[in-house]
Amino acid sequence: MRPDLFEAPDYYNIDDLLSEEHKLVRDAARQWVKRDISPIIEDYAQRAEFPKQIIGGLADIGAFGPYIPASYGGAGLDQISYGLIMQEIERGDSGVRSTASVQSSLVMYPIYAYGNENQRKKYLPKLASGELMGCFGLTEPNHGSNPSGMETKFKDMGDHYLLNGAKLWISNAPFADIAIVWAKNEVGRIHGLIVERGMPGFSTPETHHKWSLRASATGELIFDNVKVPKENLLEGKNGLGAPLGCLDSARYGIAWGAIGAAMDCYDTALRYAKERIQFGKPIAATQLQQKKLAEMLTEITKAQLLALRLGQLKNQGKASSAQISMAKRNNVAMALNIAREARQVLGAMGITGDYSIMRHMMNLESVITYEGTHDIHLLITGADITGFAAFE
Ligand code: TGC
Ligand code: FAD
Repeated sequence: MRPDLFEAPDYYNIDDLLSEEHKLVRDAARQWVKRDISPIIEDYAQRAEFPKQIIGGLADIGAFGPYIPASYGGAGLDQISYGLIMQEIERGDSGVRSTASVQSSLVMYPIYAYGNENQRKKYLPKLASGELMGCFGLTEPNHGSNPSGMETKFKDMGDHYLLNGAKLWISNAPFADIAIVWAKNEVGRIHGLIVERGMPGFSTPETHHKWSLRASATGELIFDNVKVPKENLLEGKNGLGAPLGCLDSARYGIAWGAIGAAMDCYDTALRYAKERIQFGKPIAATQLQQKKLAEMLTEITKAQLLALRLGQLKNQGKASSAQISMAKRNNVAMALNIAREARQVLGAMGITGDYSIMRHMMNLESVITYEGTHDIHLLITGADITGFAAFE
């Protein structure tokens, strides 16, 4: 991998709309990615291994629970700072951003929002520091886009719950210390349970042979008569709206994160196009490559404005789930298209691990699928504007 020369595009002076705190938080994350992620990430992705040594650094830049109050160990930041941190991390690698998204929005958030005070005190500070790592089990082998059909279930046994079932495609599962698991009770109501590594009957086999998110560990969660203490139930909210509420927060972070991957691809392609000489002149001097670069920057700028406005709405508590879906869908598709175009600008060099573009492109194939597929987010927008849900 070549030295990281990244310079962030800001064509519409969006920095002027950020506070000093936003810029400080963003710049700290940017420097950390340059120093601790860029030099190592290609090797870890090639080996399909999660770089565990970065956990402390992620905690230090506030990536674990950016918007969770400081009294529980979080960074106590606003939603725009959260978005900017995700943008910078995903500029390095979507898989690293995945680790942070899951820990923050899918593990810390449900404990904070739906847990009781004992659960908050027991888990949140350790999750914020990275002493404990978590994962989120919603998807099942037979239920991906339609989690309401989940088969994982738990039974009240008097002094404990008995959990049975399986989850698939779970980020961080192979090394997570705890799992937030969504399961149905005897009457079919969905609840969240905190399952801890070491509980007999709970195993987390790793999923191998991925071409995407190779530096992120993915696995299954298998529950074979797992006895879960009653105190591990998240009592504050139940029903499908509980896990979907966590997804709102993670999808929001992804809407920002995808901009980071797109910026990295654009910046790499621009630098390469200026340096690469063909037919006696830089390829950047040709109209066709300028069209690609100009369109990339236009799309990045639109995505930046969309994310920033969504962040303002989120800070005011006014961002709807459908607005978040629109931003996740648009910005991830934008990033994937830019990765594909940028790859072409580099010609054959674009397929090598010397440059980050192909890794971003492959990663984004997962990002456009998880947290609700591109199709599902379109249907969410469709349902919101017409009043007719077309899922079934
Ligand atoms: P529906 O009838 O529409 O809704 C059921 C209840 O949920 C409420 N609700 C929401 N609440 C909060 N946030 C949202 N985004 C919500 N969307 C819906 C809704 O109001 C209702 O509440 P109530 O009180 O009336 O019961 O449910 P549906 O079964 O028709 O499904 C709707 C659909 C398809 C949109 C939903 O199932 C969906 O979003 N599917 C996609 C599944 C998904 O995104 N899975 C992600 C798994 S986690 C993951 O991918 C992590 S990747 C991590 C990483 O590495 O970054
Ligand atoms: P399916 O639901 O089977 O969809 C297949 C295709 O059909 C898609 O193109 C979809 O858009 C389309 N489709 C589905 N329904 C409709 C419809 N009604 N109308 C039109 N088209 C439709 N899940 C977790 O719970 N936790 C995690 O941490 C997690 N991490 C992940 C990490 C990775 C690397 C990946 C790839 C996935 C992860 N997931 C996780 C799972 C992810 O959320 C699901 O893959 C996703 O929700 C889609 O489910 P599915 O793969 O079963 O696809």
